[in-house]
Amino acid sequence: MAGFFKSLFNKIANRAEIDWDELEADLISADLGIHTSTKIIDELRDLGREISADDVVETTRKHLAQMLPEDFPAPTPRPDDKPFVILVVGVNGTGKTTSSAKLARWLQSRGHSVLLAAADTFRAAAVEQLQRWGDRLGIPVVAGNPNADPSSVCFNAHQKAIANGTQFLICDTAGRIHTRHNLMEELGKIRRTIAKQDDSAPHLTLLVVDATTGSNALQQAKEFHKACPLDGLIVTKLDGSGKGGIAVTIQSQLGIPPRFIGTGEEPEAFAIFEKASFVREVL
Ligand SMILES: Nc1nc2c(ncn2[C@@H]2O[C@H](COP(=O)(O)OP(=O)(O)OP(=O)(O)O)[C@@H](O)[C@H]2O)c(=O)[nH]1
Ligand SMILES: [Mg+2]
Repeated sequence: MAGFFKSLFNKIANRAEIDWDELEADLISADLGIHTSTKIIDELRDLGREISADDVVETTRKHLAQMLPEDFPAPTPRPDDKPFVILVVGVNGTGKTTSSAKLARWLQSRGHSVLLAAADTFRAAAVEQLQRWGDRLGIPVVAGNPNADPSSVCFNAHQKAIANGTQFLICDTAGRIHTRHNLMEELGKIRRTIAKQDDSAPHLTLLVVDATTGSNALQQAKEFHKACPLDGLIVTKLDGSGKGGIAVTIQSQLGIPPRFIGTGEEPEAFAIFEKASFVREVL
């Protein structure tokens, strides 16, 4: 039983009676949102009998499973041999650079060729950070000069990926606060620049959300989705105090599905999102 369900179970198992208010508060504090929490509670009450800890866990699990999307297939190289371009965006410190490197490694381990673009030209250390990952994983990295236009770095990397027949290009971008209009506008420019050499690109735009930030991640997803349509999430920091409930909330409110998960700092602490194991092990 995963952390969230275990603590729910333990809390209720030794009680003579369910404290409904406390249960609702527990569900909400797992970042499931009021709407979902109320639905779960209503269904439990509707059982019309004495509720056991097992009932609570099973009903909650069932609801979460219903709300999460079916598994997406893993991204595959494009049939026209042009690079499949993945744009990685998010607020500061959520794990974009680490996740870009992990995703590159994950694709490489499936036999695909990958190029990384260090499009965070805002911080000098960011380029070095991605380059270190590239060296460690044996994956080439394209970087621009400090303070170069991030769009131009993506353009150059895309050009190189096309010329070399590289199957996947992953563009790591600078952290940006979702409330800063000009920073969000820049994402639109990056997207348009990536589309110049292939109007179907980017093929996957992923928002990296830190599961430990809770409901603020919902607001981030809303704002990023407006500035730059998102295809999915990378939910990071699910080890530690990260709660996976936020992925359920973002999916149910905005229709943006979790696509990958990060569960640690090491490159292998990363996986494609799978509903069954997420509900069983992660939540
Ligand atoms: N525990 C844990 N730490 C993670 C995970 N993903 C990333 N981190 C850590 O989070 C910190 C920030 O990661 P970065 O990849 O640099 O984040 P970023 O979004 O690129 O940051 P900026 O470029 O500054 O916006 C690093 O210390 C990472 O090791 C994860 O899944 N679990
Ligand atoms: Mg970064």
